[in-house]
Amino acid sequence: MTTQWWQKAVVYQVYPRSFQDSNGDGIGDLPGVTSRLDYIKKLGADVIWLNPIYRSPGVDNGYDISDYYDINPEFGTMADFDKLLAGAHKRGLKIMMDIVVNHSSIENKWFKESAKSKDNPYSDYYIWRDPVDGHAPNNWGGFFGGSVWEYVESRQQYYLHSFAVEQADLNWENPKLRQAVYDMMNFWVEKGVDGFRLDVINLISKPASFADGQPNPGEPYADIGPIIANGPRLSEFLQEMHAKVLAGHDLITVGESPAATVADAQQSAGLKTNELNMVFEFEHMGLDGNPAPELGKWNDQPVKLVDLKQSLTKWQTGLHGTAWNSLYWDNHDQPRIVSRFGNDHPAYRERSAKMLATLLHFLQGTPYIYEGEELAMTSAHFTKLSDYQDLESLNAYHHFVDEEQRVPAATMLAYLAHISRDNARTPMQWDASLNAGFSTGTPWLAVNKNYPEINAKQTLAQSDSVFNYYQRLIELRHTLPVITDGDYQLLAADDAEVYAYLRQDKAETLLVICNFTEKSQTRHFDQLPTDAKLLISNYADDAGDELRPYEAKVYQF
Ligand code: ISL
Ligand code: CA
Repeated sequence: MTTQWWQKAVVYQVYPRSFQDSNGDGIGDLPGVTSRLDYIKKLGADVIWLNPIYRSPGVDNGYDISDYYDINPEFGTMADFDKLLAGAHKRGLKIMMDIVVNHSSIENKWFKESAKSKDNPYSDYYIWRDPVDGHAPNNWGGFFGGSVWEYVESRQQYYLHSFAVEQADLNWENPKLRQAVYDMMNFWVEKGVDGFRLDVINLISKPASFADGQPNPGEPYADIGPIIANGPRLSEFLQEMHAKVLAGHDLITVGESPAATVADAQQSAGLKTNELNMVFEFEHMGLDGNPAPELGKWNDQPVKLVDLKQSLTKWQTGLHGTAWNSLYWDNHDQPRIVSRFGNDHPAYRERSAKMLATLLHFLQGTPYIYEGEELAMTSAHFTKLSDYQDLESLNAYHHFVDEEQRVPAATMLAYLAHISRDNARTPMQWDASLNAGFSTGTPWLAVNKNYPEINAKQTLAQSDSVFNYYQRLIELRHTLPVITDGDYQLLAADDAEVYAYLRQDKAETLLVICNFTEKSQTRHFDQLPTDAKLLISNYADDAGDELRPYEAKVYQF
């Protein structure tokens, strides 16, 4: 396969709620995004992924869509969207929509009709089951806690919701529902959007059996994630979507795929399978040392470098030549990477952020940059429960601390500070003025207190900034074919402090070396010829075998 444009592209993720407020209501909006297009262009990104902007009651910040054909009034109007799209296209930027079709809001017309009776045109749009012995049909528990089943009097049945009660799962077994989804996607394609990020797309095909699962120790419910991920008809549905929407358009598509394995991705993101361009896999996001696995994602422990290497390497080699990787460190669901895998102490923040950027941006795949990552914005460091808005965080706190009293309050707050989704959702830090220049009103989520020191204006004035470093990484990807096409080889797999790898094609080799610690390390790489060129580094000079704190460098030969 010849190289496709999206294999050389870099995506910038905009979380509209937190990017730029234009009217002082404290909520970021579409005119706000439009006003910052030049900033994204300056960075050099090719594509903007917009988190959901459709009409929504906002139970899960837009991942509960009540009208797929309309814009959330908090964000603006369809005319504002058209202006954003035109403004992006004028600058050579593409727009990727976030499509949520595993579930919809229960405020959606589809659900309201479906809930009315067992025999109307929408009855089978959702997953309804009769009670069993007067109870929910099985013991499955959702991503945001509690049973996945909710009883509705008018049908005397339960509907399934993998996430919040207000997010009802769509029934992909129903061909009419599938066609309705494709029609909706075609509406956006005809509008001129350039691609789709498909929310939890690998959960759409539910298993044939709805038998009970095995709960974690001490838990009433069995985690639905592994039960419904990568279901029996996933590939069939994706190929149908390809035929009915994607084929014949040169779009970029990425399917969010929790619990996907390399084999799953070879299928969903295969170069020849006619499904999606790539998937977001989660393995490297679940490696933080977890002292209490029965608490799910909640922990406050750092990741071990050897585990991270093993995981990234498995995906690099596993997909090479057969499928395509997406590369990401953070997004609206993950904490800030500099605080998680790097070191956000002022002495190391910028250096370690550049080191992490180096590691990711020389891998094979399409890189995603989450808004503020290019400024090395840090996690929120919230200290009180009332600082948080995210329903996943609030539900987990109430469950483990209040209901079950299994985790002391202070411990749970430490877990939230480490891994809560709100860590990356604090408003974008534009400058040192009121509310970081994000809004003249009260921001919907508190601005990180460090905005006077960490902001775009300050960063843009600095010649060796993190922003400037990302610019250079993007430029290198656009110009050096080995970054897109070369093969990957891990060096020193057991080294717990330094991550080093080779990228190689017929013409040249790159050696990437990253010191993950705040100490100097000495490493010698026999592969390195004496006349190799230093391509990029986060230090001003080269100290040879000595690797200074968080040093990252790439040689070309
Ligand atoms: O955030 C998570 C892990 O920390 C997951 O449980 C997350 O909910 C899962 O990755 C799916 O995420 C996507 O779908 C959710 C939505 O809340 C997330 O924001 C979205 O990215 C439900 O639509
Ligand atoms: Ca606003």
